[in-house]
Amino acid sequence: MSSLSRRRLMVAATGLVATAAAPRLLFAQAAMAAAGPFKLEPLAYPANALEPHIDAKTMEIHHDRHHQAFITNLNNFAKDNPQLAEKPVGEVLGNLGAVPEAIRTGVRNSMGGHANHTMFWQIMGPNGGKPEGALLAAIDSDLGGMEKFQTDFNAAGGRVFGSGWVFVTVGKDGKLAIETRPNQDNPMMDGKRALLGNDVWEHAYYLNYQNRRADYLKAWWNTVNWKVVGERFTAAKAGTLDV
Ligand code: MN3
Repeated sequence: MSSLSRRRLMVAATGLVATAAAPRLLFAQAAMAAAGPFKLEPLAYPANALEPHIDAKTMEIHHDRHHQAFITNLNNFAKDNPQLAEKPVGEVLGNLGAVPEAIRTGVRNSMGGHANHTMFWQIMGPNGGKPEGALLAAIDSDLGGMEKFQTDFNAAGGRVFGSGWVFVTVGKDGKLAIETRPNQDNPMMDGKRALLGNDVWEHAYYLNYQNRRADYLKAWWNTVNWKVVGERFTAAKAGTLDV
């Protein structure tokens, strides 16, 4: 067979495949455009489950409106930049330099916000228990024990000027540290992982606590689900923790 006729055959075959696949592809793309690749997961517990420490109204507004706004923004970015949804969130945030400059700040804010809040809902819950095992040992060795850890964490959260987060990070060496970030920045942006974190934006507490951020920081410990935090610690050390 001449190379010309072989090329004609290949073109014909490709054309056939494309024609057969087209209707299904178009349908999938239309469904994708309506919803977008990023989704808001429902809370794993009722909105009033963290009362009296965090009230149901705050949870509803925070989850259904604030977190949803980050998802909506991300889906808008993904319309022209579908590559944003093709990698794990942690990978995109860990390499923001690869995101087109025109949308980089927007992606940093909305994907950072999506990651932070996804973590936040996960690490809270009713009947959260206490830290155990390897997690408790790391809190003792890296953070000076539970009491010092909580005092230092609350103090760091109190020092965040304006909007931001206070985290316990897991470094590449597996060590824990208390760190804060402004806005919706996340430790994944510099190669670490958030073990847990508290949102100190005013929307997280203002309905119930107004200007009393210190009271919110103190009460928040009653909402932490230590079983989930322990699982996140194991995953972070194994390199399998995404957000
Ligand atoms: Mn928030």
